[in-house]
Amino acid sequence: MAPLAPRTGDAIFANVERVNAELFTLTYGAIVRQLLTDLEEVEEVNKELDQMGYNIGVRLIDEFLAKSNVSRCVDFKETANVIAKVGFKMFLGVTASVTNWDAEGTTCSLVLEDNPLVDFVELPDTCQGLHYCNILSGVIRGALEMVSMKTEVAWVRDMLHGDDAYELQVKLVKQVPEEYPYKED
Ligand code: MYR
Repeated sequence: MAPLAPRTGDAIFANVERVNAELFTLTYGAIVRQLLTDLEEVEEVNKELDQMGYNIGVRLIDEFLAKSNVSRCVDFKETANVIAKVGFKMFLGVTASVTNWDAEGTTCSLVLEDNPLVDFVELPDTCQGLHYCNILSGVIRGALEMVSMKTEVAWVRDMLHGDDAYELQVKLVKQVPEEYPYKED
């Protein structure tokens, strides 16, 4: 019998990360499935996922600011880039592109090149109106509210419904001037 090849630390960590990511994806799928059973209406499930995400977002912002060393963004364009390149990377392991800016610089789209939430997912016909990844819109809304930005976040493209990408539209509705809770250097 061939001896077992020793595995390097990197290979072991990569494996652990992959298993964690799969567990996370499957757990999220189980939550959505349970909500569909309990709430029956897809609109109600969309709302619940968004609310769950919001509750996560209002807490996650502390961890994000502490770990990322990101300081106050100069404008909403910078904020959108920070979410797409730093926030998504930190919590989902992927990045997004920022596109479709409006003339005022207050509405843009985050286009996900890869979406780990949907691995293994196929929606039945009964779930046509389901925004399966609605937890993400809630997370962004909640996190931004904690740094004084009131936003509306909505899915405009969804590959689970046959679109060619996952696209979230983020609209800055109001920026509340307020003292920043973290000291900048
Ligand atoms: C500022 O105060 O101007 C900085 C604002 C940075 C906000 C970043 C919010 C990160 C949200 C992470 C979303 C992750 C989604 C999976």
